[in-house]
Amino acid sequence: MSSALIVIDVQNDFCPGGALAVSEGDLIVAGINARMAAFDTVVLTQDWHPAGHSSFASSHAGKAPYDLIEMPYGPQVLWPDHCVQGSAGAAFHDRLDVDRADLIIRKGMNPAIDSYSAFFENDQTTPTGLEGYLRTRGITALTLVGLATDFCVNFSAQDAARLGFDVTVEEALCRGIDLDGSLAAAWSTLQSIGVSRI
Ligand code: VGL
Ligand code: ZN
Repeated sequence: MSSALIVIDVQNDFCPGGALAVSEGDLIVAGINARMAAFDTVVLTQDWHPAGHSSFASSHAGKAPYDLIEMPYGPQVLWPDHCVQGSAGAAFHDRLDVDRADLIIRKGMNPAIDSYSAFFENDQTTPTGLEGYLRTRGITALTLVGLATDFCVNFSAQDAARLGFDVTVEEALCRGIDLDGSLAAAWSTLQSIGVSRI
């Protein structure tokens, strides 16, 4: 059995001082680096939006960050502009050990569809290719860490579990946004589908 560490979106915009800062987002970096050695494979994900992305509040007249809108694929939280392709905010945190990564997978490039999960865009059907990468390499067990617990880590863990991977979320190496109880809701969903929380 082969295992992978999936490091979700440890990027400047999700760390203090960034456009969509997650409280204490930077405090997990050293611990994530230290965990890498315990896994056969390390995958980093990178939120990577074109300017004017449809998940940005600034793309919708009269809308503000954290408003909820209805998209063709379902409800969508609107965010401050963040992780714009090539920007300093989209870069990985400068202490993250990117040299150790076997694969870097970018997501959120489609201007019309957000992508929280490392496996599928928010339409729940367009794949990123990560599933094929992991399966063809014989990887069955995944440990997820990173930002944000209740959004990209949560959706990635849900998809991974539904795809049949053995999934663990390591709480001390994650930090959440927590919009209207989203953090507690995420943990309860993850628990109900058999994701391990350590
Ligand atoms: C994320 C909101 C928007 C995340 C990405 O990485 O959790 N959250 N884009
Ligand atoms: Zn995003």
